[in-house]
Amino acid sequence: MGRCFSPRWAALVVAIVAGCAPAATNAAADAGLENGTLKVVLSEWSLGFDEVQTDQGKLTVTVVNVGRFPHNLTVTDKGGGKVYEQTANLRTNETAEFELSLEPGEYELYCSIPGHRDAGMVASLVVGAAAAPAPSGGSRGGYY
Ligand SMILES: [Cu+2]
Repeated sequence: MGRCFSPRWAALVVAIVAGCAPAATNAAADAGLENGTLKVVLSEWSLGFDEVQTDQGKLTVTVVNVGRFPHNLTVTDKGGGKVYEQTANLRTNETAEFELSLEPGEYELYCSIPGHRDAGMVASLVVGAAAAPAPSGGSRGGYY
């Protein structure tokens, strides 16, 4: 008892479930930004995209949980110092919608349920021109 679900184990289960539920697969394919609406598809263990960039910070965000477990969507600035929005924990097939009005910059989207972000439920949102290079200059090769 007390053992956490292993993400790998859960991913296997999701793969099996997804095989019986094409709707979920289609929903995930729709994730991303289109016409000012950002569609986030929560599942084990993804938001449906890893990064999205937009020129304008006024966004309608729609969230659906197609996973088996409860998930939420949390929007913070990069580093997590300021929380712009956080949905309730959504159960399977529950949805949420909210508006964002963001200044140009980098933001993070993730599920705040313990362990979920580390398992892959995280993506970056860049508002404005493509992100400026890191001031320390370049060889980090990505995040972290
Ligand atoms: Cu989650």
